[in-house]
Amino acid sequence: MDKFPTHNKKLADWVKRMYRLCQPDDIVWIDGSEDQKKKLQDECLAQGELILLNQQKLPGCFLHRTSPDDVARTEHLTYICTRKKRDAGPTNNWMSPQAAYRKARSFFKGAMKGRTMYVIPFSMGPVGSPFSKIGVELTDSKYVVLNMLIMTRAGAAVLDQLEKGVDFTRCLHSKAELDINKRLILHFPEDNTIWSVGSGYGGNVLLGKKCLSLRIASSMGRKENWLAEHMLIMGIEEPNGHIEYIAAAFPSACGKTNLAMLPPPEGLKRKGYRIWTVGDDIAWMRIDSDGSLWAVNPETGFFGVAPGTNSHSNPNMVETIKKNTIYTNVLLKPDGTVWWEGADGDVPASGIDWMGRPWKPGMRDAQGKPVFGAHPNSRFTTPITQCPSATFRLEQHHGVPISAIVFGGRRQHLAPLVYETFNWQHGVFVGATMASERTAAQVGALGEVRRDPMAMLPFCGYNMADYFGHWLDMGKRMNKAPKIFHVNWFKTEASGKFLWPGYRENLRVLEWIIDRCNNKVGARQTPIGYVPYPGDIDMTGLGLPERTMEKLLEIDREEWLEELKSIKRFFKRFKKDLPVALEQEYSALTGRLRS
Ligand code: GTP
Ligand code: SPV
Ligand code: MN
Repeated sequence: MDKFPTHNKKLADWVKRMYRLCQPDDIVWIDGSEDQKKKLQDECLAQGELILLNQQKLPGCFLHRTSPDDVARTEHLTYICTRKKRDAGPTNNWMSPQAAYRKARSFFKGAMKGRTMYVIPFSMGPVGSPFSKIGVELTDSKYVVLNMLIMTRAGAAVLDQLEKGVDFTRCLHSKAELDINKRLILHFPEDNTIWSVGSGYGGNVLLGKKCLSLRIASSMGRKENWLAEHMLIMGIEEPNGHIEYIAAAFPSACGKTNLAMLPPPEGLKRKGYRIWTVGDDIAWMRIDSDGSLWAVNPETGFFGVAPGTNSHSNPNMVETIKKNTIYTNVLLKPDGTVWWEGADGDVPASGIDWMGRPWKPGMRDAQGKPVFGAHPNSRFTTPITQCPSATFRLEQHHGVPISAIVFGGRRQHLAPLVYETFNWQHGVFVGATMASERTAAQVGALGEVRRDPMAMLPFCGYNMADYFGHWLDMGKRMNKAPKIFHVNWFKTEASGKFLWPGYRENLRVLEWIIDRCNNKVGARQTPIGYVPYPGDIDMTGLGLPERTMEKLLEIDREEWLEELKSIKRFFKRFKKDLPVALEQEYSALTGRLRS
């Protein structure tokens, strides 16, 4: 068997060099066949990398446990490596390419001894589409291979593309010793290269996802005039059969997956609404020849948050993950099925927790804190085609036309349920000043409010000041730019209870957004933007007190003036690089709030 079966010289040379560096015992090229996948699954079961779940109840499903300090993206170990520090900007960790390669090389050296190196040719976006990007990931993790086979189009068809000599992103990954002190996630946008070492967790190691499709792609998008965004894409079919598509950016674990496949609440279903899921995490958006913005989801699967997923909050996901799904860090039940906090049914009387220890409900640790059965950032990897609401346009190269862009965060105070920005430039300002409370999706202090522009703070592969400039520029290039909105599902009462029921009820807000796009409904002009008249959001069947809706739509000037101070501090970090247009928007907002 040929160890390097390709005529693409660049590819063969690179794989050879990395093979020599990592010194695996063996090399296997992933062809995407069922036989090869089955063989890998069997090896994982034999070696304990996967646990077979109850095949009657969960056919094709497996459980995987990561090491306890490897359960979320490690942003402090994630770097953008550009020759000039300025090009990474003040919000990214930076290392010079030379220093980064040198440091990581010492971790990669011989790291695959005793293991097999897998070569995964993958395409982000439909294979062969002019809008897609090809990557090749080298990894010593079978778990990574099996996940990449769900999340991307991987295998022989992509290798055929590579035979034509097309360029590709060089993605190198090794679990090495899974040592957090020898963990690095490095991006080299100038070399179209990603090196990740010392982790086995999703966003750190499925290199097609955040690393290629956001960090590297955002940098490509800037040069090629398109946008790579941390956004869901969904279609809302109106009663007349017309489908409007929206793209929405919420920070990690703030509701993209849930919104992307929400089932309409009874009242709106009766009206004839229906939802189509295009993507739940990443959108690549281009201006088409018609002058409007079109979006594709480059992925083929969901890597979704498990806790909170149940048939009430997300019935479409519950249906999707019944088969061919890899569960990571959830609780194993005695009957070989799985559970997590907020899952359907009763809390199991016993189980094995995400760290592999016996678990019972009500357990507390030495500090008296509850012990979770599933890690708060436990996830499942599952094919999008199994989702009952999956769009029929998944393979269409041009994707779908976007009518509205929605930004949102997790804010207990301040941001109203929904508002519309005055125009593209104001919308970019609202995106650039987004903030959200920290979730379990990244290592760090939970609940702390941090600014997360366009939900891209951890994912922008270049200087965010230039990124804002690129957004402003994209608006000028379009002759029919989408309207930009902001939503907040997470406003709370003093007691800490959510004011808004959220989940499927969010469609009521989307209905208003779509109606605004089609000039079908008026709005109240406020200093921060257009806010709905309370009566214009369909509340049929909700039983929410009128006062609650008023609270949800309230604008507190004092609070906003306070917020401006935090925005100012954030903008200051960009020094002279911050686009003037954003300073103008800042002044204009200040003026409106004071008048
Ligand atoms: P990533 O995959 O990390 O990018 O996250 P995501 O944005 O796709 O988040 P996801 O939809 O998985 O939601 C994360 C958490 O938010 C889950 O615990 C949900 O239960 C919760 N959530 C989602 N939608 C809502 C909502 O409308 N209201 C409230 N209160 N919680 C929500
Ligand atoms: C996120 O954290 O935004 C995710 C999960 O979607 S990960 O792929 O780990 O980044
Ligand atoms: Mn995400």
